[in-house]
Amino acid sequence: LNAFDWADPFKLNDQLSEDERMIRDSAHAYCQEKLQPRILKAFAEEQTDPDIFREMGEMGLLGVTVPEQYGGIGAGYVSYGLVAREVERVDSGYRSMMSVQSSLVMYPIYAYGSEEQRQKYLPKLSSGEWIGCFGLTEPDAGSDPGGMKTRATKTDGGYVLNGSKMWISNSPIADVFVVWAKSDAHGGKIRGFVLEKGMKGLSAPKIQNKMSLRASITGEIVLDNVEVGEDALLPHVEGLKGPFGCLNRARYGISWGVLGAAEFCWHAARQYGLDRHQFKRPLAQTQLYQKKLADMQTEIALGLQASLQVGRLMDKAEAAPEMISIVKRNNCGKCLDIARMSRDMHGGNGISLEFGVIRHLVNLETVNTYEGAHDVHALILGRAQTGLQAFF
Ligand code: TGC
Ligand code: FAD
Repeated sequence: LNAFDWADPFKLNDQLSEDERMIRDSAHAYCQEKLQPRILKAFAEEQTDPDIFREMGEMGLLGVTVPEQYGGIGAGYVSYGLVAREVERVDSGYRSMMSVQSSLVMYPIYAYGSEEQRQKYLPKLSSGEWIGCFGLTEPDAGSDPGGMKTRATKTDGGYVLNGSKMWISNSPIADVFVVWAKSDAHGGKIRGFVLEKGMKGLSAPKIQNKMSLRASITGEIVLDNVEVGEDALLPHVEGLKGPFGCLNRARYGISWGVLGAAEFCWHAARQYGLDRHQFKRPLAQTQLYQKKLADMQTEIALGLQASLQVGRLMDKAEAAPEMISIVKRNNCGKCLDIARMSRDMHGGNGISLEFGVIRHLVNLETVNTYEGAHDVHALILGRAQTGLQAFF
């Protein structure tokens, strides 16, 4: 009989290259040694530690797919996914900090920026010396970013930006702001701008009292007549495909990340069931408990295979956005269910931050919503198979 590893049912490990395993293992070691011990306090006190960007930068975890000449490590999308899984095994907020910096700030500057912009921003973002944020969502434009009101108006030497962005990860501590606005000089098309902390009229107040992602700071971006030069414009993209090109990468990373959070919840439930006795036997020796563990194992194993396949296609530049919608949507929804189940299997202890599972559960509520809500990805997939758009 071939051996069965309960924790790696389909031998994911054997499907990775040696480099991929090495990147995963060093991310795992950093996350377990440096991040895991900090998370309980950070979450309880709603504190974001900016040093984490510097540490991640040192470990090569920022801009994994960005070429080495700009400070990245030039690895592939499977490696990026493996890093997201390890970071989110600790906390979705830490993964959020990493993925915004990598996919939503470094990627657009790399893919749509001028050579000057690449050289100015990418090395400092990849080292974590500078922190970045991505402003697409607005108070009145969430699932429908095409409805944004933020405007860039042409001036002699550049543009003036006005508007406000809402729910922006990292913004209160950001040095670099990638902001999307409708530009009158480009026929009202959406264009990307790179702004810097300290610009007159630019502010980023913190959003208080989040019950989810409490270790990852979130804020607004307020643009009150912010004047920028022509050099702030990302020259090589226009339209919604600009922000969506970035979102494709971040959504794909999330599809791996949530599986890390779910694995934490699954392993915790298994161990809890082995340790805790009720009715004179371990909880894990009951049929209902084992069925739940089997469901967790199955969904996680299937989710990992799916994300691996999408990652392999991304590495060959053959992945379609709809494939990413499948894995983002399904993995988020399934991992949220798994976290809830694990919370239940921990009984009363499940609501204590000490056990970690309720934290993952409330975090995954956000992850299921941002980067395209669960139902919005259903509509993307519905449109792809019927040819009929049902958004409006
Ligand atoms: P639609 O007509 O579908 O498309 C407009 C233009 O965009 C292009 N496009 C894409 N390009 C590349 N990749 C994709 N995935 C693309 N999807 C669309 C499309 O080809 C078209 O181009 P063109 O040249 O023909 O103009 O646009 P729509 O307005 O009908 O869009 C509908 C919908 C629902 C698909 C879209 O708006 C959507 O996905 N909404 C969700 C919004 C969202 O994901 N927001 C995320 C904000 S950022 C964030 O949450 C960060 S949290 C990160 C963290 O902390 O970890
Ligand atoms: P809405 O769009 O108002 O949706 C509300 C509900 O209606 C959802 O259930 C949705 O599925 C449903 N719905 C919407 N349209 C339809 C439809 N046509 N048919 C059926 N149902 C529909 N944004 C950024 O730009 N940058 C960031 O860094 C960022 N970070 C975030 C961090 C956090 C902690 C959070 C919570 C959000 C963040 N976001 C960020 C914003 C996020 O992307 C949006 O919250 C998300 O896109 C949903 O938009 P909304 O909140 O306006 O909800």
